[in-house]
Amino acid sequence: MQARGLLNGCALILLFIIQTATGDTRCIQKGGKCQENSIPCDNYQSGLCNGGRTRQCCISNQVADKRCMDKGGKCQQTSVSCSGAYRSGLCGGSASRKCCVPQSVFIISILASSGKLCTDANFQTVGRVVFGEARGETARGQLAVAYSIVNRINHSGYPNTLNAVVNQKTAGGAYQYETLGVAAHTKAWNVTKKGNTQEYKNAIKASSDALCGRVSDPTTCATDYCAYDPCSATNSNKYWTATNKIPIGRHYFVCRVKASG
Ligand SMILES: *[C@@H]1O[C@H](CO)[C@@H](O)[C@H](O)[C@H]1NC(C)=O
Ligand SMILES: CC(=O)N[C@H]1CO[C@H](CO)[C@@H](O)[C@@H]1O
Repeated sequence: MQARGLLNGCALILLFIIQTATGDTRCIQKGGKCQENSIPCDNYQSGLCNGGRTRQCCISNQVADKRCMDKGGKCQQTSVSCSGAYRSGLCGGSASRKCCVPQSVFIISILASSGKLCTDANFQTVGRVVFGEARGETARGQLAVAYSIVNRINHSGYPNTLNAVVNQKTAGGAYQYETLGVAAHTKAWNVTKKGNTQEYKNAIKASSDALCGRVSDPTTCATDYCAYDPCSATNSNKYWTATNKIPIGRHYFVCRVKASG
């Protein structure tokens, strides 16, 4: 009798320990720590810890923000401009603290999920422009030009297919990418392609690296570039604010966010 009672007591204690451990596991799995909520902490979450109602799961912003960082983004107050898009539910802190995911990361995630842009036909389309506009540039300079084309597809200021972006014309009827309107350039492209020259290979490499998201975007989000600065292509205007200006080789690249007001 006595021995049995003792055993029952042990089992109860054991059960209690197991329950506490399983209760706290949900918090620990989220990278948090169960503690009394009177202790200062970036974010408390309830329902993840055993014990009284005041024993809650403390998750630091650093840990909470990891979901955003894993998506290539950065947590910040939404009052700060974001050259991409804000996504909720990925950051710790107040509701106005959100994950800014750069445009180019969106593109890469689209590519990873659909692979739609990563085709030989598209390597040719973008390669032709890269060759015409930047064949004298370094690999990084050519990659930046290729990305500035790819980034336009996911930008609200430009058409949303690759062919429409490349073939877009200005109000005056000229190609956005000047080189496409120059017969001598088209001929040079034909010749370099036929000869499978190093210049051809470089242009195709830069284009496929961007279209397949194989190498990250050196501009982060650029949609526009110019060979000099200041230049209307890279200046802010009443519709768009130019951000993240970066010189790469002989070009200045900018990202564009909607002008406020
Ligand atoms: C270049 O090649 C394309 C396709 O092969 C052809 O249609 C076009 O006429 C050529 N253009 C020039 C200028 O050689
Ligand atoms: C302007 C635009 O097309 N934005 C899209 C970029 O890609 C993300 C991810 O697919 C979309 O959610 C945006 O709407």
